[in-house]
Amino acid sequence: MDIAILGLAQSGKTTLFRALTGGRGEATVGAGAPVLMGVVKVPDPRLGVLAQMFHPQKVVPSDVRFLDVVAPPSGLGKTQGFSGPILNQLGAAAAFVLVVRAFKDEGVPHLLGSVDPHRDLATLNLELAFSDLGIMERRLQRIAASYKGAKPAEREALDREQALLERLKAGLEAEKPVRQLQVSADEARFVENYALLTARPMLVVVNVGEDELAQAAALEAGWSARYGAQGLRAVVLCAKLEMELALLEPAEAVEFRRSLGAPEEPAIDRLVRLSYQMLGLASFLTVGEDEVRAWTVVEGTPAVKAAGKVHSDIERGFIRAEVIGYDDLVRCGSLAEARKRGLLRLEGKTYPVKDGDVINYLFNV
Ligand SMILES: Nc1nc2c(ncn2[C@@H]2O[C@H](COP(=O)(O)OP(=O)(O)O)[C@@H](O)[C@H]2O)c(=O)[nH]1
Ligand SMILES: [Mg+2]
Repeated sequence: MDIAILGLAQSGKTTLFRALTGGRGEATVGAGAPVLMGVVKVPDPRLGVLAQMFHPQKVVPSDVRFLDVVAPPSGLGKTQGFSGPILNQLGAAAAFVLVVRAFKDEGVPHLLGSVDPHRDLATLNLELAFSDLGIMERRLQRIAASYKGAKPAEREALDREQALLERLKAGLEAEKPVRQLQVSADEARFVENYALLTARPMLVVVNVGEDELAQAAALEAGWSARYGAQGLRAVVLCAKLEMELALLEPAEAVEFRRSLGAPEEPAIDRLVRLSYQMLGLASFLTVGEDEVRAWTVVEGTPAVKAAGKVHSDIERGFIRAEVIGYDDLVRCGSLAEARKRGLLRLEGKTYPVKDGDVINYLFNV
């Protein structure tokens, strides 16, 4: 599950990436454009509580990966859509974080001449829409080409697909991203295959100066209200400050935030938490004396598939999952007490895993 950070040049993408990863990131120069990739732990206070209960040797949080996509200066902000190599990188990402610049700094020139985060978001949206229109256009051409030689049944399928594409196109032309359009389960499979950019969940990061942090909550509400209809949520933060605070001791960082009137929870933690939610991800938990650990799955993943995250043997030899909700376990104080009260449920292969499920797998190999 990769989340790609996008934005105009000099908007603060790499600064945000460094804040997220605490300066750790690998340069990967693959088939596509150069990209920085960093693994970010998902903050989860439940792990600390479980650690006090089980005294494990180690505690392992779940993680998500962030990509810092380096766009060539000629590509972004010129409404030409994304070029081939970048499109490949973006196509593989599950979601996007769009960074727009709201901070004022004479020392950092703006690509478009002035600081205007709403204009920049519109520009980015246009780029994404432009790329999608290109993808749809190419698919429509291919449908037209294969129509002649197609049998009647195949033609029917092509007709349906063409109608879907026309509908998606009309939506985009009316500034409606694909993720906001209602599609049937059948159509959703096509949409999935097209790898459209505007179909992905997106979070907007409004990169403000330190002086605006005291109004962060109000700003955030304003942005989220304005773009809610497009399915966008906003997080207001100061990337440069977050990067600096990521290097401080936690207690020092808390003190610093307080002195600026900034929200207590590190903006980066909130960003990671919201990204996780926006991807529809859930953490299930495993507990024991050796390890207390959070695992990432798409919410509702069948228990047997979730087992494969832990170990392929457990998936193969799956018998049952012993499940208790985190809150129930905490209320009981121990697994033994939970068992006594009959709160440990035995679930089968298809049980849809929920966030906060504490799972003990029974299996044989
Ligand atoms: N004043 C200020 N400068 C910032 C902030 N975020 C980034 N910058 C500066 O803006 C410049 C571009 O940032 P960078 O993260 O490299 O942008 P990118 O091109 O989007 O990756 C750098 O000089 C950063 O130090 C911020 O919140 N406030
Ligand atoms: Mg950069």
